[in-house]
Amino acid sequence: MLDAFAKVVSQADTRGEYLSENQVNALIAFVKDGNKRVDVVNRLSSNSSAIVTDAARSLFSEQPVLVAPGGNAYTNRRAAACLRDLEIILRYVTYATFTGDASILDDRALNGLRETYVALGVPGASVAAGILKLKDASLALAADPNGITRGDCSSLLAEVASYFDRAAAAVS
Ligand code: PEB
Repeated sequence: MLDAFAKVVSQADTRGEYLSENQVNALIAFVKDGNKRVDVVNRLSSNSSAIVTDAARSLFSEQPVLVAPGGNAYTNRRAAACLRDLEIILRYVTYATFTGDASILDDRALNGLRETYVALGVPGASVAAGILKLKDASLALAADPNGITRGDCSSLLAEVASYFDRAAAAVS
């Protein structure tokens, strides 16, 4: 598992080079924007159950076969597993956002996930659709200007979006 700093150091070391000015400047920007990053992580973490249940509800209403008899989220046990899976993805996205690096998401959640779903017979495309719903809800919440100092969060939000996209791509 890496973070934004460890990643740059590890890449420089692989090349046997000192840190470049560009790399250092990017990390200075990372630190300067740290409060925004932590605010986003806090918002997503403290609203996680609403984000997850809304995403699942919306997925099931768009794909009712999932919750119909024979569907992959039919029976409370499977529906609960589905909610839990979305919760896990959201949690790892908050970790990636906090550390500014996708490796924890890749290593601990996405690695082998597609194969797991294939083996279980869980439709990966539907999981991906659920993850994109998590993404929409999370970005709307993260960008909500109420109660925060206004500023430019575009690159941070694009980064958060990229973690959800990465998770969706990994399972579809
Ligand atoms: C991944 N999901 C399931 C299982 C595992 C995961 C390992 C099998 C074991 C179990 O049931 O608990 N676990 C999960 C994950 C990590 C992990 C992401 C990362 C660290 O350790 N069903 C649907 C939807 C979708 C869904 C499309 C969006 O119809 C999910 C939610 N996952 C789903 C379901 C099961 C499951 C298991 C229904 C149960 C499948 C079954 O037992 O038939």
